[in-house]
Amino acid sequence: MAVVAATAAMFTAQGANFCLVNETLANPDNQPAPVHPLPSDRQVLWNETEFYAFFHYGMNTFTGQEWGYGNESESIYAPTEKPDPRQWLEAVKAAGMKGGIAVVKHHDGFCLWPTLTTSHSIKNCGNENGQVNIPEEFAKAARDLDMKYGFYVSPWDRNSALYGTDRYVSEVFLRQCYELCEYGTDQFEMWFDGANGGDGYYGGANTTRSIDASTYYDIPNLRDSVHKVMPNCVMWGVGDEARWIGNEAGWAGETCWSYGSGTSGDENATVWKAGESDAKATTAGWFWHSNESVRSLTELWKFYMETVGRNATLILNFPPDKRGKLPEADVTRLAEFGQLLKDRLGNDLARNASVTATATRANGVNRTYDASNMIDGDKETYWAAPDGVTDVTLTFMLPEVKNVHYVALQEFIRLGQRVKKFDIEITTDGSTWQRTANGVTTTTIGYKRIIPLNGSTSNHGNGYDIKGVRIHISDAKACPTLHTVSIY
Ligand code: FUL
Repeated sequence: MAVVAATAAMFTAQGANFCLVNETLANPDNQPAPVHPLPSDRQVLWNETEFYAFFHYGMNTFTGQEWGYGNESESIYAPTEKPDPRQWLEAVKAAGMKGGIAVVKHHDGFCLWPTLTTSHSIKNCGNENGQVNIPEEFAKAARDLDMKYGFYVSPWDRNSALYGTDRYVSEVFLRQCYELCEYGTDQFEMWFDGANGGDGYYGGANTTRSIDASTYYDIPNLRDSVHKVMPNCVMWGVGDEARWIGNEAGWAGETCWSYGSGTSGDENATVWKAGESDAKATTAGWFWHSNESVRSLTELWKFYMETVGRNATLILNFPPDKRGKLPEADVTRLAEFGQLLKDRLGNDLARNASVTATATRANGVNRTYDASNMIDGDKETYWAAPDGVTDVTLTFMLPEVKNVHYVALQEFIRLGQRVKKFDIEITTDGSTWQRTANGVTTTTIGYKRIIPLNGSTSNHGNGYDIKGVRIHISDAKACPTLHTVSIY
């Protein structure tokens, strides 16, 4: 989308103020000036994935380890049935997930496809079930099920004799990434984890090899090459297009900027890098372990509310077992969780509300900024305030009293993340208003924010019987924009 601006766009970098002035491009649609940094198209598409699965499966599934040393014999990889990536994806789709990332090579270096880069792959496991080409089947199943997909390929390779040399990067790692492109150029994310270098087998050398992850993997080259064939593939982690949220415990900060680092980001950072939270749905590890159990619905709901509900995406791990299938208990929990999400966030009462704003931007030739744009179900239309207005109240009145638990807000992030402070009020009689969501820090919104009106991310509670909701935005980097407000 081309965004043109008639006014000045301000941003701050390293303590200095830059001002892009004398913008003379025509702006017939009267669009607000963007607030930098901005996401790329592929980053917006990635954000829209919201909730997706991680599948840690491979050599460790059969050894019970979390980090294989790299000396495991290929024959240890012996699935007791035919691994079934379609079953994995069907199960997570039932939970409302929009996609998944399969680990196809972990730090032990064992590849779940018949790669030409190493003999340490399924090709040599000597087991018929083990011949299933996991990335190929995973990509096929995702396309059949209309889901997004991508792969985790570990940069660190404790098996490769070449690890630590330049030859590893060009002859092994980059080639493996390119090989994976052959299973589909519609991947939405490539996952490069942060564990890099250390001790390992390394072709029998049994040494410790350290590398500088910021330069060793030639990431700029990899990113450019991958984007030429896969323009919509976000390179996570060391790829620098989306960030680790800073913990593996399923939560983001209540204040969460889509730039900067860690749980809250940094309001003054200059590169768009929205947060992704990786969390385990089971109790033991990333890989399957015989003693594990699957987390409760309350725990999964809390993860969801504290990640998707706080401007991060949630990649939730479900490990396939030695059959190459997700355990029945996990499949059942996923279906239950899908039902819970539908029950709690499935019926948007705002769609039938009447909505007003204390300030609305003047229409352009082909675009309006009416408050009703927030409840039309179209993410490309949005409400916006006039230039210079950063204090504004939006009122949503329901046709009749309804029991309400949550309010969800979404900024039109293609023009940047702008809101810095807001509050939510409810009315039971239609005229007196009371502040709600006690204890919740209502600073940033971003791609999506879900506010529990009772202030709790774990206790659904009884809800509130109300006639209306009021959102008071009291501070923003520039005139705010919202494309959707939902009331549940
Ligand atoms: C980390 C890895 O070291 C873990 O084994 C796991 O894959 C996790 C998701 O990323 O960096």
